[in-house]
Amino acid sequence: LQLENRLRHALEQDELFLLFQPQYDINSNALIGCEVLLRWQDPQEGLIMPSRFIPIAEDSGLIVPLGRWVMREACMQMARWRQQGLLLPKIAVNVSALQLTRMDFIDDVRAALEESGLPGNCLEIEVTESTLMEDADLAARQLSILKAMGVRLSVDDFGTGYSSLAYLKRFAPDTIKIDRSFVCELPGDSEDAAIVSAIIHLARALGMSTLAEGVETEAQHHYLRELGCGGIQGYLLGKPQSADSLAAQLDAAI
Ligand code: G
Ligand code: G
Ligand code: MN
Ligand code: NA
Repeated sequence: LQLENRLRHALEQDELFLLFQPQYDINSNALIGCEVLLRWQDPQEGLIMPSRFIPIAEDSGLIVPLGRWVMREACMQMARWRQQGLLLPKIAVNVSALQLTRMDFIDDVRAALEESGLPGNCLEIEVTESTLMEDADLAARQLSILKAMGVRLSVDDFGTGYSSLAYLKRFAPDTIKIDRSFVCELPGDSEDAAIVSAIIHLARALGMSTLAEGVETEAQHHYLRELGCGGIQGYLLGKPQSADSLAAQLDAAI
């Protein structure tokens, strides 16, 4: 409860901020987007990571106003980059089950897009398998409205959840994010290699793109490229960083 109260306070006092982790095309190394990652700068404790406060935000319902803030800030940042002539194709925002299954989530997204003047296809929402399974009918309805707005969908942490393949067909995400746990032992681990290869083939057959998370080494990059993975994200090519830092990268790429 104490952390919950402090988190509520943090949201009011502007102690939350966003980092942006770049995502690259695996073949051309072009920037294809970035994932928005929330941070909490607590005046006493210092930097607090989402693994500590997101679960509390979800249990308390605070994730709703907090997620609304993230969505709005992320879209505003994307709009600022575009005004500076820095063209990043999309920004990916993590969305929890409680957010996705609330009727006002659609209004929040629409408001964030309108306020920032962004077209829907600049925004991607990242949801985990378990989020899609929580209330699959409601999630499907919400996602079809978002899809009509042009908003894209990626499935986060793919392969780690309690999931079936039927939901991939049903939700038809634009992108499957291959979880870091399958990437970190590549290329040496033959079981992980088989899993990653299977995911890439499945995605391709279903017309979806793939993005590997947690790529830390050249060997992983090279191997994933050989397997036909579409995109990569990870410390090798870019850590979660400030908006200005990412802007400098974008600027250099023009
Ligand atoms: O870098 P990292 O420790 O930031 O992120 C850990 C996890 O926290 C992410 O995988 C993601 O699932 C979650 N997370 C980060 N930012 C957000 C956010 O804005 N909203 C939600 N719902 N989850 C987030
Ligand atoms: O939403 P998701 O759980 O996928 O968030 C990505 C998480 O992975 C964040 O916590 C981010 O900081 C972290 N991350 C991003 N790139 C790397 C990487 O190359 N290695 C490791 N170990 N973690 C990473
Ligand atoms: Mn994510
Ligand atoms: Na992940």
